[in-house]
Order: sequence, then structure tokens, then C-alpha cells
Amino acid sequence: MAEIPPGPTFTKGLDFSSNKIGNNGASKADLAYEHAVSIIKEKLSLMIELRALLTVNLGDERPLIVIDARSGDAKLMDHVDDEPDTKVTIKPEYIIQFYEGKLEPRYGLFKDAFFHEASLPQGRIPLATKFADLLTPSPPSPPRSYQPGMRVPRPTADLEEVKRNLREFGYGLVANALTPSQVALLRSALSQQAAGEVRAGIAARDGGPHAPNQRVWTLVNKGDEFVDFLNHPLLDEVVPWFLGEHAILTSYTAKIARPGNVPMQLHTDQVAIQPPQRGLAYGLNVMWYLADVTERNGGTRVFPGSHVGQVAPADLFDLDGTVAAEAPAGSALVFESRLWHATGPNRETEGERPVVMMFFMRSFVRQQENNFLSLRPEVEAKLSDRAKRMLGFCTTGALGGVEGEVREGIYVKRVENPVGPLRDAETVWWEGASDLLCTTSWACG
Ligand SMILES: O=C(O)CCC(=O)C(=O)O
Ligand SMILES: [Fe+2]
Repeated sequence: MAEIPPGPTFTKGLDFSSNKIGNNGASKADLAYEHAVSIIKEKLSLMIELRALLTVNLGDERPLIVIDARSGDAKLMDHVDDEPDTKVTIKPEYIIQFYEGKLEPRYGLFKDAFFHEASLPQGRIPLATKFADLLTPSPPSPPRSYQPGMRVPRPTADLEEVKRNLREFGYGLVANALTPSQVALLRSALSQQAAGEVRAGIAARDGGPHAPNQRVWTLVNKGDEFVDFLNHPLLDEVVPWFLGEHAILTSYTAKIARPGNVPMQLHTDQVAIQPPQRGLAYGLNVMWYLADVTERNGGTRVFPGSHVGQVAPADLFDLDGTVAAEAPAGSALVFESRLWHATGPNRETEGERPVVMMFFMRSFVRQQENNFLSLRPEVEAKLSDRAKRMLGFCTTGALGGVEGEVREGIYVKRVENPVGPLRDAETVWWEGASDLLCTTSWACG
């Protein structure tokens, strides 16, 4: 918010630009910078763990900070002749947030790179992560590595076993959740849509420089098959059990991993929930396999058991110690949002690995997909109450209401004529009143 300048003023007398509150923008930036430097100095003795030469750029107009931790005590220097092992470019505010435990380093270090590639750490990236971890109140430990022969979840039709696996390993695999003909129907719908999005020039691609992978977003808009899919009974078995009865679909997408992809970076699915929360799972992902999923064709890589504790991999780009969640077509991978995982490398020469993800989150978490703005009107018109609930069109726990009507279990829709200013003395009846009463009240059914 702080960086967004005020909008235009419509009311004479309500221009706040000369109100003096706190410090002005410039000195705020200076204060943040000074605070960040003092944090780095305070934590300097811990930096010996880096065993490397690191530079920290807190803004191009600021002096470069050089941390020499190659041998002996870690020292701060103001310039360096040698090539650093790692160069970190980061906002001073993020250093403060790492220090205060408000921002997870693996999120903070990489999130700006989305819009500003120069902010990516350069050189040995795990060192950048280690540096940021050392600034936090309690640096994490790495997840336990998978070794061949270790006990991990296998596909099973026994839901109690799936639930036990979810608790113990952070994921479980449901066997035969879809019949072969259902798989064929959904796979064909998805591949047609994916091809159509390529033809239309709107395909969402990822997976390295050649970007062979394809993501298909907002599936609810993209064919009746995907609306019908929301009726699957597996959802009733696992979602309320894990997240409570009000969970909503935060996003509904497909991910097609194709040969030659670069694996995704390791992450948890609650990475955007900050301050970092490791004590509670906020989400549950149900990933439907529309083809046999193997270690070779891009099967999701996981660190089994990494959902528990203050755990995070040192190197988000290193899949050593992970295992692929392999299972035949028609299976569903159910995994919770604290589990460290990534799309695996597809090392086949042909074919693809199509999966559909129904990702649910607790109802108080902002949805990844803003269905209220993106749902196609003709789709919205035919949604069942069940689908509307899943998409967030139902009040839960005093949230999600329209014009203050927040009693539990009310289906909401856009009000044609929301209440506006009623200032005229002669106003006795507002013409939108019946609309308001009918769109938000139980009584209207
Ligand atoms: O493609 C996969 O296997 C995993 C995708 C994933 O982790 C995600 O979209 O968050
Ligand atoms: Fe994920």
C-alpha cells in the first residue's frame, strides 16, 4: 500500500496531501535501509556458516554490502575484487520481514523476480537462501531425503489408508478414483482445450526456456465436463474432513508436463500465506491423473513427510531426495499445502502427463482465481448450489456476504442496484430495495 500514490480527490476539503503522518516517503526508505543494514550486522557472526563470499544489493543507489565469510569470522567489507559466490538483490523491507519472521525467505527471495528478473539471486542460489534463513528467528532444517526402499504411500482404494498417509506423509494416492472411460472423456476435453488455447495464442506455458509445459486455468469456464467433475464424491470424503465444511476452490486448473521441461521449483502450496504458517495446513490439493504418471514423465516430486515441522529445502532447484508420486491413470493424488513438492522433469521423448488440480483452501483465504470476476455468465447461470459453494458464492462464518447480509449459508450474486447515497430529504423508498432483499435473503430461495 505504502508505495501506491493517493488517487484523485473528488471532494473539495478532503485532499490529505498536506496531512503530516509519521515520516515522509524518502526518510521511510532511508530508515528501512538503515534498519536492514543493522540486522545484517547483528547477524554477521552467524554468517560463518555460509563459507562463501556474498554481496547484498539493497538498492542500486545504496552501497553494495559485501559479506566475506570464506574463512575465519564473517566480515563486512565495502568492496570486493573477487567474484562473489552469490549476489543477492533484495528490498531492505524484506530483510526486516525475514528478521521479524513475517516473510518466508524462499518466497521473499523469489517473488519479485516475476516482474523484475534482475532481483533473482545470482550464483549459488542455496547460499542466498541460507543467508536469508540466518536472518530469521528460527532457520528451518532440510526435509528428510527419500531413499529407495523407504515406506511411502502407494495407490489404494482404502480411504482410511489415504487419510492415514495424508497425516503421516502429507499426501496419499487414491486408486481407481475415475473409470477408464471417465479418464478418456476428461483427457480428451483437456487436450482439445489445451490445443485450442495454443491455436488462439493464449496458452499459459512454463517449464524452462522452451516452455513445453502447459497450464490450463479456470477450468470451470471451459466445458461441461469440468463443471460435472466437481460432483465427484471423493471431494466429499477428503475435503471437509481435512479443511472443515466450508472449504472453497482456490483454483481449478490443469497442468500438462511435456518432454524436455525444466522441473518446477520446489514449493509448498501455501507459499503465499505470509507470515509463514507451518503449524496449520490451509489447503488440500486433489490432483487427478488423466494418464499413467511415472517418475519419467514428470510425476509430481515430493519430499514425503515434509509437511511437518520447521522444514524447507536448502535448494529449491535440486530434486535430489524427492520421490515421484507415481500411479496409474484414474488415480488421484491428495496432498496438503505444507508439503514440499514440484512438477517433475519429463524425461520421455513423447507423450505428455496431463493432470487436473482441484485446489481447495479454508474459506477465509483469498482465492487464487477471482471467480466473481472471471466466471462466464452462462456458466454461472447453470451452476448447482454445490458448485456455487465450492466457487465461493456462499456465505461462511460471516464472510463473503453482500451488503452486510452475512448469515451463514446464503448464496450470493451481484446486486443490480447496490445502495448508494440516499441524502435527499424527499427519499422515502429506494427503488433497489426489493432487489437487495431478494438477492441475499434465504426467503427468496
Ligand atoms: O505439475 C505438478 O505436478 C505440480 C504442480 C504444482 O505443484 C502446482 O501447480 O502448484
Ligand atoms: Fe504446487
